[in-house]
Amino acid sequence: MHHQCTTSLAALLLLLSPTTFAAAMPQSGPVAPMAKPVCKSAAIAIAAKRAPDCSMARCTDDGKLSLLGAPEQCMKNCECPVPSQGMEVNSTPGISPAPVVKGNPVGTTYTATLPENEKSGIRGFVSGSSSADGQGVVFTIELSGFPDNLGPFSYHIHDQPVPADGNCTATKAHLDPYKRGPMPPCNSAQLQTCEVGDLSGKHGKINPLRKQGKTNHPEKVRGNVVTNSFGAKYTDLYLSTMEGSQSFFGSRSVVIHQRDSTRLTCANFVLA
Ligand SMILES: [Cu+2]
Repeated sequence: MHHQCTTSLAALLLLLSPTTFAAAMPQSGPVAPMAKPVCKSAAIAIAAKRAPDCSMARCTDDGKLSLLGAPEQCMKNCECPVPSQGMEVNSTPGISPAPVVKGNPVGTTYTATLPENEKSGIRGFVSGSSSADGQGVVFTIELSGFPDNLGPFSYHIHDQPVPADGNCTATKAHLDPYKRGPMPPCNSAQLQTCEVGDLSGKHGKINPLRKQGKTNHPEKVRGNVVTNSFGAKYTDLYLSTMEGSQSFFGSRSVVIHQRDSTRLTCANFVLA
């Protein structure tokens, strides 16, 4: 497999016309949305006659290999170039990647607990703690009571806190210290290029699990209850628990949206 792709670079340079060579080499500028697939081991297989011609396949906007009638072998031997950190992966100019946050104070936790008094029915919390090595934040999410037929639900850390009247619109846009903007959508294969606050873009939207069961809880109606719940735990490397950092989320809010992006509920993070 891989030996098909390796050959003397000098021999290749003779075989390659300047234009083919340019197309086959990783680009140093922004990666065009239609970047050409390259050979997995050498990135220069086009001229190596024994290897499949990777240029017969193509790369999709999100960097996946699309065969489109190209030989089956391309799937095994070709791949789309992975932009290195610091390189733009979107066609939008000016996206600067978020740095990995280090030195988060261990033992610091901020939790946003959703209000009980709003109509969406969604309850629970989103909590973020400094990771054990201080690198990034471990999020723990436990939510229930999602309404039927309005998902999947997205959720984000928004830039502004929720005011006393509970108006989720006042939280403004997503936390986005590197001014990337919401479009194009976050590519979950390139988390550092997403808006820092776009938790569901980076870690997946909420598809509530419909759980049905009996309850004997005195405050709930006895009988069958449907919880429509969601739980998750993950580390996000780009958020900060350190006040003063641009990626600090402790003074901000979390907002949960229905499928059409209407804001359903929101809450402020507070020091736990
Ligand atoms: Cu949002």
